Amino acid sequence: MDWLTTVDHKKIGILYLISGGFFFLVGGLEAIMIRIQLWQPENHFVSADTYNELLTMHGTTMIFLAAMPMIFALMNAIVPLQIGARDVAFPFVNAIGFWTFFAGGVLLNVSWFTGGAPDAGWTSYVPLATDAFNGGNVHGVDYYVVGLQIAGIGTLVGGINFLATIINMRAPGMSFMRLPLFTWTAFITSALILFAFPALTVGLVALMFDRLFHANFFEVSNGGNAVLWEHIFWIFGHPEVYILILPAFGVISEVVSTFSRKRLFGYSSMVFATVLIGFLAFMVWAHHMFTTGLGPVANSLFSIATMLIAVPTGIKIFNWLFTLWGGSIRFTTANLFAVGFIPTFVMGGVTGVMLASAPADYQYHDTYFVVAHFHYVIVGGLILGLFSGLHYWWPKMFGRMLNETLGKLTFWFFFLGFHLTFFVQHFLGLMGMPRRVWTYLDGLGFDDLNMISTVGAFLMGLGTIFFLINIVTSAAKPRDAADDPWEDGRTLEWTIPSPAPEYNFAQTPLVRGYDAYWKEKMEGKNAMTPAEPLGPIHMPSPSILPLILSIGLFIGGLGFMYHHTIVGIIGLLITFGCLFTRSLIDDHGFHIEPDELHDKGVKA
Ligand code: HEM
Ligand SMILES: [Cu+2]
Repeated sequence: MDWLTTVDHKKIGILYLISGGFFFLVGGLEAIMIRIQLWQPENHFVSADTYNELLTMHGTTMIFLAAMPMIFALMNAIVPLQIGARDVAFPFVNAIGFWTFFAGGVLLNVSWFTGGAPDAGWTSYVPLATDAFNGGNVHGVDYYVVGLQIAGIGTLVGGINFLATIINMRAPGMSFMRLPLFTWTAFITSALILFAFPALTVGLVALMFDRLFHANFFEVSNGGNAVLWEHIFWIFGHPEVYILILPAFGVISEVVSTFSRKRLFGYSSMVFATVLIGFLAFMVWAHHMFTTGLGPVANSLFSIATMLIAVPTGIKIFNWLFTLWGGSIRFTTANLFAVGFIPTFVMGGVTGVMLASAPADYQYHDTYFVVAHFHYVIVGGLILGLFSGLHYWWPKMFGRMLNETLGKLTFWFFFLGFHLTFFVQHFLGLMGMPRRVWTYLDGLGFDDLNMISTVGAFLMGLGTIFFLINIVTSAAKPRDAADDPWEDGRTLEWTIPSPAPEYNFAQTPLVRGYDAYWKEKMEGKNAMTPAEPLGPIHMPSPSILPLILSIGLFIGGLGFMYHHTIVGIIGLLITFGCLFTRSLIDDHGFHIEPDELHDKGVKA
């Protein structure tokens, strides 16, 4: 019950982690099924229709239901701690963010049991995604359209909340140029969410109107425009890639500097590179449309703009290398993932520049070369980054250390499996194997490489299983992690107990420089100077409303999808009822008095 009503950012972080982790397993299972289907030519493990569903749900699940929430898991668990805050700016809204994401995710997956999952690819291109192309699977794409709208509300309010938090809740002395890099990337990611997600919502609403109410936004025979969908989707879709990768950049920056025992090299250039990448992310969407026929001028401009992103990204890569350079490096599991990330991500970047060359893209487009490229970026970038961050902050989130031996097994299986799976796909693509195909003919030269790729996918699965074993076995151990378990913590989260108490900081710390905790350590102190006297701490009350509100959206979505307007309206009434209740009831929260604080004394 506690977990259903919580508004505590740390618990919400854990909820995001559990559900994102669960969907990661679902998406992983779908990937394994795809790879089994492709392990040999003319295979019949699944039918062509099922393949399309698996492929669509794999991509959609991984992006929206696994990667995004796991980023929110780390942001929730860590950002308030890093800036010396007691919670996010709007804890109640934070809970709404989680529950609406969860309702949307469950709704999407309900489709498996009600006659067919979405099957038009994670990009849901029209006209394939319109009503006219349903085949036997009448509601498949409806689930995509409605599920993502509901989940998108969660992401959007989450992002806005983090903007407000980072702008307003920083401890005294924590100026913007003293923010830890992970918080910086969380900030820019949130800004990208604010600008990108409304575009997706607009596209989805239009598609929903086309599908459910026979509107003509994308219906060419009635004056609609199919290319319009591609523009709208990628104006959202390209920034989305940076929403995913920037937090991983933040994690790598923290981990590399902690385990090199050095200040991050080129802090301010890192900040500006992050901001610049965030800006350029919006300028390049049409590189997904080179073959659509936009013409040479548009193609050239988007080509150049895309290649420009390599500059700030290169700055980051070199700064990480210079941070490692001459450091006293410890290869903990977290650091192994971070160090493995660097060359892997560079490879994804290099193929990205190759794809950015418009004429070359005519060759690569819709081949496995693209599949290899984006998996190098998303799996080799984001997922390695997430693993790094999880191993690094696990003690802070749960009060328990993960086992290093199991951690290293996780790393090696996942890392080698990853390269085995996706490296060969570059060559499959260059040899002409198209992406999104259910099977391929014998004798085209694709057989061996596909076999290798499938073996690699199983190794990644094994790596993930080692991680699960690590979680389960560590959960049986006592919560005895030290405040600063890596002993070289540099930022504020390491100054408080592991796991953090509900109120985070008994006294708000006074920040006197970049790497606030490290600075105090270097001056011979082992704690922060408090910025306020010990006093009662104001806390928000828990509430069940966010959960009920999202159940309302879930019911409403299903109702409209199946044309039961009454059910749809009841669902929406539940949602608005919750909002109404919340605005009428005056809730002042409660206070924790100084003598109830577990860690009394001057320990900020
Ligand atoms: C366990 C590791 C993974 C394996 C073995 C795997 C495998 C695959 C395969 C075989 C495809 C189909 C390619 C095609 O036919 O076009 C695919 C598509 C895709 N994957 Fe993965 N994948 C994995 C992890 C991920 C992750 C972690 C993400 C994102 C966070 C992701 C995102 C996508 C996307 C967006 C697509 C495109 C779907 C579409 O074309 O509609 N994958 N993956
Ligand atoms: Cu792009």
